Amino acid sequence: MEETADFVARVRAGDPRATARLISMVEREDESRLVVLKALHEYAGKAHVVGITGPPGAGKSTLTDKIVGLLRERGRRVAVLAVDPSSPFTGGAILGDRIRMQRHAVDEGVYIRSLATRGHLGGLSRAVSEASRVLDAAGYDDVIIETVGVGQSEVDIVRIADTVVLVSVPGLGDDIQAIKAGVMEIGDVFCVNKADHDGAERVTREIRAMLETAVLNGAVTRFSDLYTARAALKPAPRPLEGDHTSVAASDEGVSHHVTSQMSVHPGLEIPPVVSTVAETGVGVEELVQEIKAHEATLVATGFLRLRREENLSWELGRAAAERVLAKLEQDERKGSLSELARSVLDKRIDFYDALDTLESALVQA
Ligand SMILES: Nc1nc2c(ncn2[C@@H]2O[C@H](COP(=O)(O)OP(=O)(O)OP(=O)(O)O)[C@@H](O)[C@H]2O)c(=O)[nH]1
Ligand SMILES: [Mg+2]
Repeated sequence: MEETADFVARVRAGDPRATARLISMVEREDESRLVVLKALHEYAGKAHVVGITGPPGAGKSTLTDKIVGLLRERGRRVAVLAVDPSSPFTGGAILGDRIRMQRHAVDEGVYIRSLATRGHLGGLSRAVSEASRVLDAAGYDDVIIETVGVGQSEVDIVRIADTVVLVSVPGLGDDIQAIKAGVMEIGDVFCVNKADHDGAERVTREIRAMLETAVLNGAVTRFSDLYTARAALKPAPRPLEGDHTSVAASDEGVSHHVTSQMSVHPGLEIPPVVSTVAETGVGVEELVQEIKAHEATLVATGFLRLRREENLSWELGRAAAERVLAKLEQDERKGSLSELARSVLDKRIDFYDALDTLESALVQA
């Protein structure tokens, strides 16, 4: 017990070694982590958790590196979790992440950690949310989670982060298709990186057009609800054109920011779409401003609390389902599932009777 209290105190004090040890316990689902996580519970909830997601090679790590630099200039302590969903054996992406964020390695206000598990389905998602809470309790003001992939990624970042940045790049036909297929709903801030490549403006325009259509159709109520709540607070919400354009125009004189803001529906509120060149840092200040503006809006409208409540309900449901599954697997060792299966095959009962039987057994257990 004494040892646990000491461990907890060291994590809370931001001791990177204690933090690393705890996150390793989270990674391998070590049962003894639970007592520490429970003790840390009351200290978490202050950090702004930001998810950065997008296709492989979109520049997420390069962007994260620049974002970390800007947040440090604002005096914030920043933690980065780079998630590798592929496997613990490839390690390529993680190596890249480490190299790209190397300059922060000696900064005490920055903690960078990659995360991988070889566990069961859903294990990685759980590990990410636990690790994120650990970093939050350790006093980092911002926790940035980099996840690869849009759509079929195992880590459901929108269930973990307060603000999701969806990164796209020109030259990936499939990327836009994936966005059209519904991943668009997960972004709070959209980033078109590699704006130095051909086609960046077109991608930006396409994303904006898709967002406008979605908002007009009421397809993505999450955005519209947030903007409606904000409008109720402030009589004059920020117009779509106008100040956006002037901010962009003064920002290092990069013209693609300006043209990309043109809209066919002036005044319609859609999430921000920012173009960046992560490698040189162009546009990243504006991206950070939009990320922070999203947080400010969540806080002012009370949506932060609502969003966390929804996410926690979802996570609880998932965790409960995992326990049930584990229980069923245990029962299966005693042959209960096979016995029910035989009854269904022999037409003694039907599938749904079998399901009901299972459910009542679980409820009673
Ligand atoms: N031209 C150009 N190249 C960029 C830009 N941003 C990143 N890159 C390059 O794109 C490559 C991939 O960058 P990363 O930051 O590793 O991309 P990532 O999305 O983190 O990649 P994974 O984690 O492997 O999915 C690197 O060679 C970067 O130098 C940019 O704005 N313009
Ligand atoms: Mg990366």
